[in-house]
Amino acid sequence: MMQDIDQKPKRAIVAAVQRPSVSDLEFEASLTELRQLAKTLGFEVVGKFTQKRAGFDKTAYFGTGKREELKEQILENHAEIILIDHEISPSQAFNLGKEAGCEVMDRTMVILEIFHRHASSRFARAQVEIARLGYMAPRLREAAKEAGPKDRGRSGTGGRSGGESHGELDRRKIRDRIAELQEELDGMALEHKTQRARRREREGLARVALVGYTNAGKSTLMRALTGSEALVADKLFATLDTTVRALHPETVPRVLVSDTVGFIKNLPHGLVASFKSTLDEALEASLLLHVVDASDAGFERQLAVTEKVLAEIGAQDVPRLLVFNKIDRGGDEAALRAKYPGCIVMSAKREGDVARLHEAIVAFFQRRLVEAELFLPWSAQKLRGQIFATCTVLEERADAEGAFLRVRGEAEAVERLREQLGETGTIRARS
Ligand SMILES: Nc1nc2c(ncn2[C@@H]2O[C@H](COP(=O)(O)OP(=O)(O)O)[C@@H](O)[C@H]2O)c(=O)[nH]1
Ligand SMILES: [Mg+2]
Repeated sequence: MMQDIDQKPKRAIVAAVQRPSVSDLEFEASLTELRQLAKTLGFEVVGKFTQKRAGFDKTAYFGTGKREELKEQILENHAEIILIDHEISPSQAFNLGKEAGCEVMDRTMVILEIFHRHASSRFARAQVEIARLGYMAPRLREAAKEAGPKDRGRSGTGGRSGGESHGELDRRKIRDRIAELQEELDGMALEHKTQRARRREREGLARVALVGYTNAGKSTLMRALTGSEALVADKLFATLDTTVRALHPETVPRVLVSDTVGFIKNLPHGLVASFKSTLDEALEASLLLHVVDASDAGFERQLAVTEKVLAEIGAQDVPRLLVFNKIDRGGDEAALRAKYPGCIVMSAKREGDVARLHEAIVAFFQRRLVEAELFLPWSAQKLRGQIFATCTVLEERADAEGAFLRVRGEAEAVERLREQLGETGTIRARS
């Protein structure tokens, strides 16, 4: 299921049953979102398959005739996987996969896989694993049932005296593992905060995180703002996640931009906690770019939900820039400016607009800049690289004991340098 970068993208068909209670608009919006999620996983969506149906039966998601049609479409399109826009039951998934002769992933599984890839901290990984195990448990039960009547007979009865069935054993292992992870999580909650502070200190870099709904244009903006892939070769970035890149053209201090998973309109309830944990990046940022699709009719509600969740994860105090994107596709620019003072209205497709956003980000960090003079003794030269990475060096003089550097940098970065220089017993700084 995991995809290597140099592998051919897996060919996928998105498929769904439309029930009478679901409007065409809602149905299509959800499928579009699933396509987007599939792209995030590196799949190539080669087809769409839908059926209007009053309800599902317990073992079959599509009706009998429809399943034949689906099989044909899979063959025609050389599809390797079907993505179902619902959370389907274990037996529905199992039967569909067997009949269609290809892999089946439901919406929940797709989302879990994305979260899994984006979970960067230990905390986020544990959170996502709990959700994955919770999802797997009933599916293992199904697999055990399919394994044979012997196993089914045993797991069906209540009090067994002898050995447990495989399914039973696996389920118990899962329960134990979930409990263990939960304990870890509880222990981490506190540690989490200090870790974050430490990480920020270590990097000493200005960070921007992109947040907002899926399809708002976060990844497009990320690419536009950070420019060429060549930066990946840079040593510093080789150690960073693929979703973190430096602002390009480069700035001093270097500004790192990170992309987040993005909010999902139809987020299965069981995944809320793990979704929030993938927003960790947002908490580490000095600035949030809240990206909103201005051409989406439901943007106001999405904006409100994003703000609410950001507050829930403790990011309410992180400064933010509201970015209304896709204005080339629609939206009332004047009304947006009037209603959301200080917002940016733009299109990621226009170079000039991206340059303006770049400027706004740089301006944000420069507003917080201070000037200071640092004394760097010859014995502390290892800090030199850090000074040059986090500050602009305006002037440098040297004497027998070391170098005097007049620098301009973020107040926090300068303070940190001072503390580190202080540790070596030398400090002659003023702002
Ligand atoms: N017309 C238009 N399309 C855009 C704009 N920004 C992004 N898109 C498109 O919107 C889709 C979703 O963009 P993406 O960056 O993947 O969104 P994300 O889910 O927020 O990361 C892609 O097909 C983009 O090409 C924009 O400003 N105008
Ligand atoms: Mg994206």
